[in-house]
Amino acid sequence: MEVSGHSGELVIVTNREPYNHERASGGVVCKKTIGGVVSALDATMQQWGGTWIAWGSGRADFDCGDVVEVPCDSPKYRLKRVKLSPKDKQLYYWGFSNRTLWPVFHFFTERAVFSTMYWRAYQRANKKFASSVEEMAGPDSYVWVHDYHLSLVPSMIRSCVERIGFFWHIPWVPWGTFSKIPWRDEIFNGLIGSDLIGFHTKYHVRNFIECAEAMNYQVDKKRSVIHHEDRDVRIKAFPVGIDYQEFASEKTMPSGIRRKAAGDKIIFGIDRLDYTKGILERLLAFEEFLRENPEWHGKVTLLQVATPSRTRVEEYRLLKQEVERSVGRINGEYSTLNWTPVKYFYHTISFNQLIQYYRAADVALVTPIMDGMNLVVKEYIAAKKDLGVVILSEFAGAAEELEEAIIVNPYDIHALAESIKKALEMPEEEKKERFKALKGKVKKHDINWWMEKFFNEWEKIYTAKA
Ligand code: GDG
Repeated sequence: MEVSGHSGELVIVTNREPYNHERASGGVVCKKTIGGVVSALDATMQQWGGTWIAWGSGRADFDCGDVVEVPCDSPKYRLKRVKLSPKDKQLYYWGFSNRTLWPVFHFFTERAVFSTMYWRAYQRANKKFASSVEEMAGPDSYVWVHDYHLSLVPSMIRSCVERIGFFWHIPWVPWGTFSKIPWRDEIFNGLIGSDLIGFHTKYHVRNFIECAEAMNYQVDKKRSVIHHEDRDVRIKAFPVGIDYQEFASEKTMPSGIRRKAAGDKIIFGIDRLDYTKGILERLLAFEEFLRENPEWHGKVTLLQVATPSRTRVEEYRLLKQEVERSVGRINGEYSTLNWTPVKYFYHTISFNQLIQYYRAADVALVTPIMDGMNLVVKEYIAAKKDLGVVILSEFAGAAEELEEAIIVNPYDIHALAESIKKALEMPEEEKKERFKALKGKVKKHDINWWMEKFFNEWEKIYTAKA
């Protein structure tokens, strides 16, 4: 097996599996799962092959053993599933990952739950992933561990694997926030078992280095290296891209969306229903925009898809209620017989539908309160055939690259409302200029560019040692 011209099999380790098996009335069905990390990595694995290790979360996942070939209809790589007990699932996944690490690393520390029970389950689960790596990886393997669910794995596998890379998909916070985690030493020590740690932005890299200094690690800031146990751990920003061709390709069916939406203009948002994604702020801004701009009544529709996510966590259930209340309030206030200002869907949509929505949308409204990168904004830019306008939160990692978007502070509802007006009324020439620049960037810095960049940096470490 060759990884982008390098010898050695690629072993990817993530919490979420790219495909799961579920029981349906006609038997077992194999489905692709939804999520940013999966979207990014599946394309690469299909191209390069190798092994993907992940939690087997589907009900029928273990019906045919713990190793399967995927994608199920045209296999390209192996998927090794890790079995977690219901208790581990509850405490490691719903607990420590989603109720401790996720809020802290998105600056929502007041929502974080610090529980020793969660922490112990997190350690146990990380150990299980580490054991699967030991079972599946060979001496030449490149083991690439992903995201906040698995921060302890690199140090756990260090004694049996030589090449370890890590990519952290969510923001990394400054020391003042990170230091609140009671198990910060163990988490940091787990991560620096890697040879290379990647983040989406330079800001996240700076924060990580700041934490290393605060924890008295030996740091070479110039080289962006942390020296640990006779090894150098390189820290670098690799802004993730998307599979541009997949989104830009012509193969999706044309839609009747333009006719279906009563408004002349469509503003589009799609996110997991998560408090970090700024869905509520977006609705409030749209409400203010309608209040301030009656001339737009009947002519603009906000199409918001909220994909169900982490439905067992209390905060997510409350958010769902709040979002639904806001949608109801806006539609109650402004709807007419022929116009519903907010079209809100609380379910997942197919890839084909997603592309159709992207293409139909005149404006993409992407307003996370905090986001590692945000793939939606890049997908919109790639999929849109004619000119589009992008409103983007300054707190999405993507804002570091996509400066030609209308950059907004999502906490500033008034500014957000004004940016909606600006987007809808933008002169064609300005639209063209901005969108051309955005498209160029998303096309150039796609998923293949990202992988190459990460792998070249990773490989350099071993070439320098040889
Ligand atoms: C994490 C970080 C970082 C969503 N609903 C549907 C659907 N999606 C797809 C989107 C996109 C993906 O899910 C969401 O990606 P994001 O980047 O917005 O967000 P997270 O899931 O939070 O991902 C994030 C990412 O990792 C990668 O590093 O960018 O910052 O939080 O691809 O299109 N796809 C379909 N139907 C849906 O209903 N087909």
